[in-house]
Amino acid sequence: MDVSCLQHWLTPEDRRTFEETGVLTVEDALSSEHVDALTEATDRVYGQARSSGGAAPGRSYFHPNFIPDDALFADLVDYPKVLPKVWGILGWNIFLYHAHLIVTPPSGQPRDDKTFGWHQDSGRVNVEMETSPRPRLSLKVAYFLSDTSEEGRGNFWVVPGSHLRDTLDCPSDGVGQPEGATPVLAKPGTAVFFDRRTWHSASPNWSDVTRKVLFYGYGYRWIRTKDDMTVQGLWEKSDPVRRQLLGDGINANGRYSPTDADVPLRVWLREHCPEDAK
Ligand SMILES: O=C(O)CCC(=O)C(=O)O
Repeated sequence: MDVSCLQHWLTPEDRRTFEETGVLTVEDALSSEHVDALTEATDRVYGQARSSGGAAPGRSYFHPNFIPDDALFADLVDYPKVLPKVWGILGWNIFLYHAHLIVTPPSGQPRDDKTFGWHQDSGRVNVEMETSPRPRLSLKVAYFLSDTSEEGRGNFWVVPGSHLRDTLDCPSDGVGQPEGATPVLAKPGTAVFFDRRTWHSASPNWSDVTRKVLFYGYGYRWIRTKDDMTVQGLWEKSDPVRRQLLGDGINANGRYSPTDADVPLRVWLREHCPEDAK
């Protein structure tokens, strides 16, 4: 990992924004050439799913464990413009616990006002952890490849500032969105960080622009993966920090009480950014 990534560290303002709203937007995280290349890879994956019947026309295509599908997807795991902000929020005992690629084609349906599928991430974690507010534990970074800078394009929606709330009041008749609900208006190349507790939702794509987004979920190494990841095959060709992020480690105990060999990211930080190695 190149030290030049440190210019993308989490600024005090970034931290304040994330702590207060549960969301942090980084525009132009990807160049337009990078977006084009990632879009080509995404289109190939989606095209194969369409051919094999794994993706239905007009329906959102949710594809977890997509990291091994293309080297470009693996390269985003430790992406220099993003990873410093991830460790700035979560610290260094982290890995990629979950990743999914979503393609949302035009639904072909007329616009309606049905309540979206609002949720916090991580399912039973929200029931079985006994503290309030719930603990952060993880965050996701969403890389937008298509243009969702207008509403109605299958936008990602959030309720900013809702991450410390254990419940969200949704309309009981299933019509309309909860108070404070906001579409994320992201241009291609934007990276949106969100705390897993931020109440959020996908939305229907009423436009004629197919939505394409890559989601990278980072959490503590003692969390289990949320999809059946087959990233172990990438370990050998990855540098030590990426290997850590792809789930490598010395043994199970090292997830809880890591040695240097378990967490090359801490070793790297000690040398290049000692403040963040604590
Ligand atoms: O597709 C979206 O916009 C929402 C994705 C989502 O709900 C999630 O990653 O948990």
